[in-house]
Amino acid sequence: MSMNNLAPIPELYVSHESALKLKDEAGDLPSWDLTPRQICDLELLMNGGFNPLKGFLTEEDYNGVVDNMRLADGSLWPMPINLDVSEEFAAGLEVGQDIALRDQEGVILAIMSVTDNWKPNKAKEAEKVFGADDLAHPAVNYLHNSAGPVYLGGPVTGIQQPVHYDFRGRRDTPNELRAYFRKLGWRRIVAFQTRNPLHRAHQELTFRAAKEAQANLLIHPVVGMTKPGDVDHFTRVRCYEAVLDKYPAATTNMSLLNLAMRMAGPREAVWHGLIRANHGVTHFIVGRDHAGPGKNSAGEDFYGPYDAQELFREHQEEMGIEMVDFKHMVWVQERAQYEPADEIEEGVTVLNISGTELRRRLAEGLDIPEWFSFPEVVKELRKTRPPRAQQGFTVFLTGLSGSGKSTIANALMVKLMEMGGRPVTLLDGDVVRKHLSSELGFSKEHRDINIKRIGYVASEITKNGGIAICAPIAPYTSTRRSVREMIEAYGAFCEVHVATSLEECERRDRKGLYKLAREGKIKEFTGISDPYEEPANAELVVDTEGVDVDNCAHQVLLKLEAMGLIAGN
Ligand code: PPS
Repeated sequence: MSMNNLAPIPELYVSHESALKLKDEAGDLPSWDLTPRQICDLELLMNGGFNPLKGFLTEEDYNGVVDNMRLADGSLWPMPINLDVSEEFAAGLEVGQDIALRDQEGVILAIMSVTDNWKPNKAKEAEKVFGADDLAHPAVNYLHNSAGPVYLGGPVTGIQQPVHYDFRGRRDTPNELRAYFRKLGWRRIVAFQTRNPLHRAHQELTFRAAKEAQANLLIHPVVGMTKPGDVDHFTRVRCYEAVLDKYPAATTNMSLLNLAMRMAGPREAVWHGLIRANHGVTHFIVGRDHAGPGKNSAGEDFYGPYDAQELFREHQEEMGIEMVDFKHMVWVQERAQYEPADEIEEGVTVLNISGTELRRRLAEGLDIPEWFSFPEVVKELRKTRPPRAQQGFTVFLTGLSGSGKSTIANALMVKLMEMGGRPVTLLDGDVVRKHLSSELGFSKEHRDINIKRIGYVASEITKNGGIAICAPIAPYTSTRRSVREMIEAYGAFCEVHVATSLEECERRDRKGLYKLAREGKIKEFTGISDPYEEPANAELVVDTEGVDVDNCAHQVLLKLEAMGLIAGN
């Protein structure tokens, strides 16, 4: 089991000539524009990374995978890989219908024969695959709030690989890696999966794992989709390249994997193992809380710290890949070296910097010692994450109509402009509806589109180092959350609940709209005939009753200061 068989594995691509012909014919087919996650899944389906899958799961395969991690033919497969689509798209399809799968520019990547079309039980999928139907889990949130309501299943015929313009020389299909290992005579290979920058402890543990397994080392980072809020892959790859030099020459290589992670802990570990086995790897490092999604809504871990190792161990024989358990490495000050935490005697000084502490030090521009990370890595991280006081950010005021959002937003804008340093843009509810969303009404669907547009613009402003102040009603929790995710990829998000009560807003009725809403002359009016879901985790709640606007705006400024977003010169 520990030596690899490097024969090529099956891919789903057709020959170049057939691809040209198919592409031509596919122009007339109904076509589906793939989401970023579906593009990742399709790439690994087509290049054999998801072998033995031959397409998106059929209903029978899906049920088997959800219930007991097995396809209908009994093969082990822990993760549902579905083409989730809208009801409108699915309604137009008949069984056996071919559809064209296109990337976001409209390029046809594959043809799929739709054999199955069903509405999944998403709550059950969440429970079985991710362990809980809890929206704090990023994949459960995706399942309920981003994935389409209908799944399509059926075989895929590959026409061309998704195009990547970044790090092209570092991306390898399973068969390219197999050929590379064959050429170099690498017969035992241990892979390290990661979605984080590598620091010294990781370098030590991967090097030890390779020595222990007497294997070559493949650093195999995920560059498809990882956990929202992670360091972007451009920065990470520059960091990995710096770390590669720290290994003995010719023992180690790196390849980038365009996987869309689900953060499914134990099931994810087995999935990762199967994917690596397809890439010709013989050993796989599984650590504490592998692919863990963070805390659940009750503040507890979703999975036990070693659940992933257990499930992997149970299946490794069948998977054809052996687990190397992760050694938790810590710095021993007296001996100035990393050692496995479980081998250290009492009485020595052990140092460690947690992920949270590292983020804090980056955010505040504080020292990051050399025993913790390589200077080249820290330099790259600092370029991407300048201290918070120099980053862009978004203030998102949410509350009922007439709660005072716009007034506070205007006061805040002026105060920030007085301070200077960063450009400020105000995206007020009414103004946005005039310039960005003039065709939209107030149904849930339209409100969501409106808020996502605001979120998109704010995320671009944040990315480019500016300050965006948004002041829409934004009545739905899940939409506010997706805006938060969009923005936190680039900078801080400060959600402010302007918590003026409905009675007070109605009493003020500054625009006379509540009166009209009560009389039924305005439909779907927030608070009267339409819902407002109060934020549970806003960074700040301001109560405008009995407090003047200037003071409310000051409360926001103080919050921004506490978050490290504004600082003295
Ligand atoms: S949402 O839900 O976030 O998309 O709403 P938003 O874009 O902030 O727009 C709210 C402003 O539109 C006016 N208006 C209504 N609000 C709520 N419900 C209904 N049906 C409605 N119809 C018109 C209202 O003036 C809101 O402005 P603000 O500044 O919030 O008072």
